Amino acid sequence: MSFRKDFLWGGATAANQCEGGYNEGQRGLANVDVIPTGADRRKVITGQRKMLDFEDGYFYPAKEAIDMYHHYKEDIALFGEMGFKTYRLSIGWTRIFPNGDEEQPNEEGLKFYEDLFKECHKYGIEPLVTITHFDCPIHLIKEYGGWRNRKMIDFYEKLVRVLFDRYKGLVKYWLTFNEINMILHAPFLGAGLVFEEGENQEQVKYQAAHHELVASALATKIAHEVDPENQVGCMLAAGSYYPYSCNPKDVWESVKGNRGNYFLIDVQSRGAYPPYALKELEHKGVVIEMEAGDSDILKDNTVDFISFSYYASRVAADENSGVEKTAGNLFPTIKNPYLETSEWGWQIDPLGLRITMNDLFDRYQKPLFIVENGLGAVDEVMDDGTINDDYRISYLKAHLQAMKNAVEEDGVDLMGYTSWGCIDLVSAGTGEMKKRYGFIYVDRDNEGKGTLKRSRKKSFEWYKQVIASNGENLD
Ligand code: P53
Repeated sequence: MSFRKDFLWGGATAANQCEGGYNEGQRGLANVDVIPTGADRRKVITGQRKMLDFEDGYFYPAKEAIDMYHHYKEDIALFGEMGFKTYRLSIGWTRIFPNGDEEQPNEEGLKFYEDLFKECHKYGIEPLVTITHFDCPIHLIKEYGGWRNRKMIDFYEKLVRVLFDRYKGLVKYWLTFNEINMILHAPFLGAGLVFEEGENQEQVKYQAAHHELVASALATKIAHEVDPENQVGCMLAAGSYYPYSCNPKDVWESVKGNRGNYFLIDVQSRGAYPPYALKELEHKGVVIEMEAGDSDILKDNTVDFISFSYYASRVAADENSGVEKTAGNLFPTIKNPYLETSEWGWQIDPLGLRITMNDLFDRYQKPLFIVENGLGAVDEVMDDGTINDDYRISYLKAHLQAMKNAVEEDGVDLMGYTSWGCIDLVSAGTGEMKKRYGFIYVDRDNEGKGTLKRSRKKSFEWYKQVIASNGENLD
């Protein structure tokens, strides 16, 4: 058993990290626009520092990003040259509804994505569309408090109806919310949550998450009604937790760590809050307000497939074990002594991808889709213009081998693989440009300087061969 004949090879991006053109085409302002680089970034992302507009003295990398808004034809041609079967991108909500609560959508925004999807199809590339990748209109945050407000379900429903109607026949693969579990770690991203002094933040986060879950189920329902061809996936920031040791206390922590991650996609995939989650909420003293009908909506509209990002596995230990924490990303984790780390301290664990795939497939028995994976690294442009990113090739090769083993040896059903940041883009975690993931280099630096010229890295040719052989040849 090898990869499906129609395996969807490709790459992934998100509107706020590549489009730029933040004030073009009648676009409205979004949370993602006003997240600066530097020390305050983390505070803004986690909702501890309110920043709902541009402020003096800060650099906002999403404003221009890599200007894909004007370069998309050139970029998609390069994806086509690599042989992409799919391209994962996200819709900028405020291009379609600049404020989020208008009656009518913005035609210029709709036309932009229509042209972009048509451009993809010219090269036989099937778009894979994330409806929201961390973005939320600023107006909806100011007026309604973002996803803490139940009204958000209506605004989201309106958005998806417009998208499914307009792009029928052009798009059939949809993801409702990027990394839905990130709401618990980075609540300003996506959910647009900013906290008031002294309020119960857990209560707000879980209530907002409930609204997203209902919105996601409604979107799934509407997608299927509008076009039975539509397939909708949930999207998890994945990476299984390992116990630090075989001490049962560490093992128990890893069970809890995994459940903390699965919690929301358990609802999206199985149609109900799992018993452990209800107990956990009770334990935390969180009471989620639900409306009559919510549980039916969740039950009747589960997702068609499970998509996820994978960068690293995680480690859990008993709180009294005194083990070292690692820098890592926004997820708190413990250093795994068996693993090396990237330049940004992310632990590198290809076998962990196989483990994560097996965990997810055992749990849900639905097709999986790896929609993010890759290495953020500093690239050097040589005098002759070449970029020899052998480190990226070896990272990806090891992960693709592990993915292949999961499919061929373990029988996991996998729809496709889109590597993260197939073209260099702005980092979500840090706002940097120099943390590069791409097969395509973009001449732009952390301060926003550069020509924006695109060039092929060594990994470009490598990935092209991988795709041409449907993953048979990884060398
Ligand atoms: P960067 C961490 C922090 C923020 C977003 O991350 C994250 C993660 C990893 O779990 O999730 C995804 O750019 C996200 C992308 C993001 C990518 O990880 O901090 O969906 O938007 O760019 C990589 O290196």
